[in-house]
Formats: sequence, C-alpha cells, structure tokens
Amino acid sequence: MSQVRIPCLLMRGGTSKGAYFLASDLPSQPTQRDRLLLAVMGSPDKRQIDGIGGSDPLTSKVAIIKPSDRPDADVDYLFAQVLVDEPRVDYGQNCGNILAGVGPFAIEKGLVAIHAAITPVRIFMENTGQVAVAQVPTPNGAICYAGETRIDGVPGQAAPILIEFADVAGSSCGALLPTGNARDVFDGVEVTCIDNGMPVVLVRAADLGCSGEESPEQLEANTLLKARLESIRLQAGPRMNLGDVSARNVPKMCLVAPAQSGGSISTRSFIPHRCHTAIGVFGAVSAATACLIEGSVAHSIAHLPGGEVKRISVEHPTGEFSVEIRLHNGQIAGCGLIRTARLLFEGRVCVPESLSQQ
Ligand code: NQM
Repeated sequence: MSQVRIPCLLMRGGTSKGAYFLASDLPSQPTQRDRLLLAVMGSPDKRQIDGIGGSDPLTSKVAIIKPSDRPDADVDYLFAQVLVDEPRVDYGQNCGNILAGVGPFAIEKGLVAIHAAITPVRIFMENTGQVAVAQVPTPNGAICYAGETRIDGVPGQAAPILIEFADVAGSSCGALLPTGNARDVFDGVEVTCIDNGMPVVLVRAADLGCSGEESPEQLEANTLLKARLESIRLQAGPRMNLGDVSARNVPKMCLVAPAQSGGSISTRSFIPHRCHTAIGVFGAVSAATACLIEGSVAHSIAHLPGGEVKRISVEHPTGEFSVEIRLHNGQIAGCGLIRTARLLFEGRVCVPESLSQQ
C-alpha cells in the first residue's frame, strides 16, 4: 500500500473550511502528526495542489477532537492552522469558525448522543483553555444542517448553531487588556490591545491613511500599510505577553472605522498578514468588546446599543457579524453568537505512506 487512508470529515464551519479528525485516528507524536497534516493539506505550496487545502488560510484548517475527561465538557477540540506556503502547523490560536463544526462532528462520530430537538455540546477549546457550548439543531433524532439562517460571507442559508462562551477574556494573553491600558502608542499610532478570545490589536483606519472601507484586495496591495501594521504588531506582541510574534499568527491586526451600514463599527482584519474577507469569530468578539471599553480606539467611533445585553454588529468586507455581549454590573458576563456549519464530505483522506511515516 503506497498511501495511508485516514477517516476524516470535511466541514464548513462558519466562514472557514477544514478537515475534522478524531484524535485517535491521527499519530499521537506531534512531529509525525504535523507532517501528516501538512501532507493532508498539500503544504507547503501556495496552490496546495497535492492536498485538500484551498490555498487560503481560511480553508487550510484542521480540528482534532476527542472525548473529554473534564466534568464541564463533552469533547476536547484542538485547532491546527496548517500554513499554506510554509512547512508549519500552528497551534497558537483558537478558531471560532471551525469551532462551529465541532458540535455536529461530535454527534456524527457518536461522541455525543442526540438529546432533544436541540443537542448542547460542551466543547473544551484546548488551544486557549476555555469551554464553549454549541447548541446543535437535532430535530427528529438527526443533525439538521438545512435551515434559514444566513451568515455573511457564506452563500445561501443553513441551520443556526448558537455558540456561547462564559469567559474567554485573556484567552492567550492572561488579561482582557494585556498591556494594562485601554490605549497604547506604537510608532506614533494609537492602538488598543485586547484579548477576548483572540489577541487583537485595533488601529483606527484613518490613523493609517485609510478609510476602512477598502476591499481586502486593495488593502493587501498596500505594501506600506502592511509594513506599518507589521511593525506595530511586532512591538505589541511582547507587550501582550505573547513574546516574539515574528513567526506567530497572533496578534491579529484590525483596522476600525465608523460603521457605514447601520452597524456598530466597521472592520478590516489581518490574520495577521492576509486581509480577511469577513472577520474571525473571536476576532469579532474581541473587536466588539473593545467598543464597550471607554478609552479604547473603538469606543469613541462605535454606535452602541443600550441595555445590559449588547448586540454589537461588527461590519466587515462581506457584511456584518453580530456578537451579543452580556454585562453584569458593567463587567462582561458572557458572549453569544450564531454560526452555521455543514458536513461537506465524509470519507478517508489519503496521504503518501512515505510522508506519514518519515
Ligand atoms: O477569530 C481567522 C476564521 C479565523 C479565526 C483567523 C476565527 C476566530 O475566520 O475565531 O474564526 O483569525 O485566523 O476562521
């Protein structure tokens, strides 16, 4: 046999797509596992022609799932970002879009039994150490992927999956405002460094000579802007307790500007070098949270709703992303959001035996 065949589900999770595996179907030795995941995706190669990756960070993702030993979780989810054009697999960030497929995967694989019309799946997110609860539609004793919910960045409609987080503040940096400030200055530019599920550095687009309404292609072509963002990112990383971030995918960079379409704020995010066509889930949660923090670069330009439950609409290049933030006595008590997911392919992914066993 010249190829090994590994059970795998290919799923769309939110605005991302990835290969979902049971941990027990992958090598337990990390270097061997990474070599195999690189071969699965066809990396390193910007076209990923010899694998199932889609030549984009948003489609070169992996979820590794196993039953959890924790009393507060049903499954453990480890997210792996397989770099497209480098021979590297990064575990240093979480992914809230791929998270949307974890509940359905756990049910498909029999790790969680169907409960009622909605089955809650408690997911321990290994990369950052918090628990999310996903409410998966399971009417008539089966997962229902079809529905009427639209999320911007995905054509058509699908069944809604409500995802809730009790506490994701300081997920990777140890504190919601890791530098201790609502606002810092790097290279003479005011920024807000925040981590509510994802380390993000927010910068007002106008402060970098942009409107904040440019397309991702226009922003990606702006080499001066990208160099300025990277310089700020490299300085912010250590201040956010992330150490040297030159080879890391965090923090993400996010340009903010006043909302243009009735939302709360407009964003253009870099993950961290490619400009996102929408916005990451935890990236959106962090940006939405910054809108609520007095003194942040987002607060003064955000349109904020009243009440203890704030629905913050984060505009992005292909629409908007609504995040619900629950406050209690002015403190964040939890966040919720809606995603959709769909099983795209069920089978075995094949990789050359030589690559899987070197
Ligand atoms: O922020 C892109 C995505 C993501 C990650 C990225 C994500 C998140 O859109 O939780 O979902 O920031 O690399 O899938």
